[in-house]
Amino acid sequence: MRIPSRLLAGLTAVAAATTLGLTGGAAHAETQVRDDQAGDTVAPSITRVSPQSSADIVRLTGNHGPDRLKFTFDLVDLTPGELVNVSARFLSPGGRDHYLTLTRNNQGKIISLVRNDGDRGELPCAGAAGSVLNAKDRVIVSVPRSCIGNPRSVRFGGGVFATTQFTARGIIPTSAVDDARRDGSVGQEIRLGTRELDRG
Ligand SMILES: [Ca+2]
Repeated sequence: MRIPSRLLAGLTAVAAATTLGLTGGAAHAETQVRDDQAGDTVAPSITRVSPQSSADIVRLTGNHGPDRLKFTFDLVDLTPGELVNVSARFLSPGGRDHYLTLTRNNQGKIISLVRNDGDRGELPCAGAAGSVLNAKDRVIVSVPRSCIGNPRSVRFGGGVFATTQFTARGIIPTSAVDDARRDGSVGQEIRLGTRELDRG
């Protein structure tokens, strides 16, 4: 099975800017929660089949505050040392389609904001941020609304790709991918929800 290209985009992306940590929660924000079953990851055909708990989403939470959009991914077991590529996708009523991706590898983390329409170019956004919380099996990404045209609402989804890293010559990594709104399958794009997440 082919890995969605957008899920992999962050693997080679160069971060325009990375801000450590996240701002505190907004006083007023709308939140939506999407629960996803455990054990429904898909292994890309080019790699050995292996359950990858680091890729397995069990909950995706979208939070739309006055200033920022924030997405929280709760995973089955986020294993230190594995490469993970966590992408939130969100679509505004005006048709702007974005991917906000955090890639965690053995050098650290990279955050990128990419247009998924038009020229599909990376957008500079100094305030894009993300955190990897191994102890909580959680990854959080967020972006200022000003970087994405201040939408009044978005529809959103999320996906995670995880792979073991090369640790020795001849060891083939295992990989898996999960879409928060699909069970046991992935598509070419991360699936969006049907409900609008309004600005709080
Ligand atoms: Ca899952």
